Amino acid sequence: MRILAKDLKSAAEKGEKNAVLSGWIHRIRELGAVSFIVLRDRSGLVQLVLDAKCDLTLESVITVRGEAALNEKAPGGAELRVTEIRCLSGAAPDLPFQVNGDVSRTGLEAVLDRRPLSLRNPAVRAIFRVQSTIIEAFSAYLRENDFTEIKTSKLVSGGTEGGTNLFSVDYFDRKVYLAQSPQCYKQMLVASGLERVFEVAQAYRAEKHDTPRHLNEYVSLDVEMGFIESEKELIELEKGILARVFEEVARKNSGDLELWAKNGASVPKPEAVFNAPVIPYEEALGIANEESAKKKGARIFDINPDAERYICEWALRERGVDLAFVNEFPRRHRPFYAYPLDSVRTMTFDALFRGIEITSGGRRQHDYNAQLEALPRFGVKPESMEDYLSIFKYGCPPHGGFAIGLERLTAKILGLANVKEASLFPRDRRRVTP
Ligand code: AMO
Repeated sequence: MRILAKDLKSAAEKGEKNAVLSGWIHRIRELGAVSFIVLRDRSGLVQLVLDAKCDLTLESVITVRGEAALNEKAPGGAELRVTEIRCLSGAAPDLPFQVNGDVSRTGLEAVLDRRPLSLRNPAVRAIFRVQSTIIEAFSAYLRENDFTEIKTSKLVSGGTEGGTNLFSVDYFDRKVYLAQSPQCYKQMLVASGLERVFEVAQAYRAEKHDTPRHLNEYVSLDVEMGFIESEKELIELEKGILARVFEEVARKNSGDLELWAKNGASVPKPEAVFNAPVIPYEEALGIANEESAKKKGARIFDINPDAERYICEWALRERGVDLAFVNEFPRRHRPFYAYPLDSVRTMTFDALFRGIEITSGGRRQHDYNAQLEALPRFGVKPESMEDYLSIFKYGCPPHGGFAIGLERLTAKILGLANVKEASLFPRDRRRVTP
């Protein structure tokens, strides 16, 4: 029966003489008449010793049988002394990408151009194993707290997040759009009586700029809950989610974090997350300006990328965690659905982690008349939002929610310079393949 690379040592300790391993040829080294082959499977790398020349190419898929033997010098402390080798699928010799190399030395565009092959690189694959843990921990935490997972349509009739950054799609004889977020749907489902919902799904933004923090398609980890009084309850919920995510990544992905250690990959301790400061917008601007002044930087008028970086640096120094929540954003900075705290401020927040906004959220306006009055001020025609407005017209609990950007969170855990690295098949202005 097939065993995995990670289990070869224990097979060797048990004296297994007939172990079977399958995977890809990661590396070949010939030493006289002996070939040392590094085999890669989903669990890692393992050394095969073959008493012959290896005439197979790198990346060929093989299955081997042999004796498991302890060897301190081999990766993982064991090797397989091969008695039988079978090629399941040979790889062409002209590999366009050095799969077993250090990807950070290859340019990002080349890595993305060769996505099917670059994903074979253990460090690149590690990114998506971490991401899988994030999704799993996020979902598990919410399920345990009585949230229902939803899947909503990504074909919509209008925008929710303001601006004109919508992708239009031909839909029979009319135009529809790709959803910028599941905002209206998650609110509808809270009002439907589900009360607590979450969704993990793609969101689309037709933003023209090309920055290390923007994708045109990203995965949004969305949460919405009923019967809240302010954004503070949501911040507490997000702290619980992040603490669980970091705990699970530390537990399940220590090997993956190690592959990105040179980039400073790490997760904060769960207890540190609960210590993250919650700073009202005006105060946060003050902190950003003080930090900027210390570094002789420019004056800051807004929570822009520089401010996000400064506030996280401050939080790390003052609270021991590079995570901070900024709340009470002015109305002018938030979408139509934000709930007012007073005539200027809203019950909204952002979470900043390691210098970047990873979350936006807040309490929502749930009063029908107030919503009717607010929409035109944001350039939205109430007639175009009839279904959405009907949820307020017919009784809706006070509620709120937030969304975490999956790629940004992943990139910040691993120390990746660009969110595109944390997207399996990133979409940007130029790229729609592979
Ligand atoms: P917002 O538009 O701030 O809020 O998005 C929430 C989070 O999603 C991520 N994100 C992105 N990631 C990569 N590329 C992009 N172009 C991009 N745009 C957003 C960020 C951001 O913090 N409906 C609200 C959320 C809510 O209030 O529930 C919304 O979508 O991490």
